[in-house]
Amino acid sequence: MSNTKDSGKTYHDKPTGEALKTANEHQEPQDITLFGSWFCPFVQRVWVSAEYLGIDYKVDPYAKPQDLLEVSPKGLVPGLKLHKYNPPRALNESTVILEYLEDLAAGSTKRSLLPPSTHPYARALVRLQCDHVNRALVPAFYRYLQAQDAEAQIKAGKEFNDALYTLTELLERAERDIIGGGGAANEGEKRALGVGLGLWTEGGDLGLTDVMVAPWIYRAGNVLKHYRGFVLPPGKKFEAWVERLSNHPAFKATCSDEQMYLESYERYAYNRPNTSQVANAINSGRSLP
Ligand SMILES: N[C@@H](CCC(=O)N[C@@H](CS)C(=O)NCC(=O)O)C(=O)O
Repeated sequence: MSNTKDSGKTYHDKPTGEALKTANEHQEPQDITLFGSWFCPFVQRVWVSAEYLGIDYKVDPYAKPQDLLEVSPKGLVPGLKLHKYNPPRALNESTVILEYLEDLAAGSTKRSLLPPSTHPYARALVRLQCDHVNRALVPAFYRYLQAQDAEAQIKAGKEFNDALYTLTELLERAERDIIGGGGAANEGEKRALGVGLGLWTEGGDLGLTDVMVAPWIYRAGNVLKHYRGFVLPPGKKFEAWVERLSNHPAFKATCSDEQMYLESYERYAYNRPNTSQVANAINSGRSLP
C-alpha cells in the first residue's frame, strides 16, 4: 500500500529516453510498420523482439493511427502493417506477432528466441512458461494494480507473487531438464544446450519467455512498487535474472524514463472507469482481450 493520490494524469503520447531514441532511428519506411503506444507492455514485447531478431521495421509509438482498426480488429495495439503485400496486409495479437517475427528471422537473420526445432521438448518447456505468463501472471498484475481496498490489494498481491514463483519453478524445470542432470561435459556444451532457454541461466541470451514477461516485471519494479509498495521477491537467482532482463540492450532500447510509466499507469492504479479494454475485462471478471 502506498500514500499516493489520484492527480488525474493521463498517459503520455510520446516516449522518452532510450525508447525515443530507438523510435527516431526507425522512421524510414520498411516492409513492416509496428503500431503501438510506447507504454503498452504488449507492444513492448513485439518491439523488443524486432530489435533482438534484427528485423527491419518502422515504428509509430506515439498514438493510435486512424486506421488502426484495419490492422487490429479490436482496436488494440500492437498491430503490424505489412507493406510487402499489395494492398498491405495486417497482423495483431502480441503473441501471434512474436511467432511471426520469429519465423521471419528464421528465413533472414537466422536469429531466434527459441531453442532449435531439433529440440522439440525444450521448445515445449519454453511455451509452457509463456502460457503461464499469459494466463496467470499478466492478469494477476492488472488485478493487483486495479484493486482498491486493502483486503483486495493483499489478496491480489499474493496472487501476483504466486504467479512469479510458479514462473521461477517452470524456468528451473527447463534448466534442470535440458541443461541439468550432469549431461553437459563442459561450459561450452552447457551453453549449447541452453540456447533459447533465455536469461534465467547465467550466460544465456534473451529468450521468448523473457520477452513475454519482461514488460510486466519491469512495471512491477516501478509501477507496482510506487502504487502498491510491491517488492519483487528476494533471491539471488531471481534478482540476477531481473538484472539481466532490465539491462539487455534489446529491452533497454524500448524503455522510457521510469517516471513516465508511473504517470501513464495512474489511471489503472485508481481504477478510473473505462481506463482500457484490459481494465474493463479485469473489473468484470472476464478474460483479457
Ligand atoms: N491480447 C492483446 C492485448 C493488447 C492490449 O490490450 N493493448 C492495450 C494497450 S496496453 C490496448 O490497445 N488498449 C486499447 C484499449 O483498451 O482501447 C495482445 O496481446 O496484443
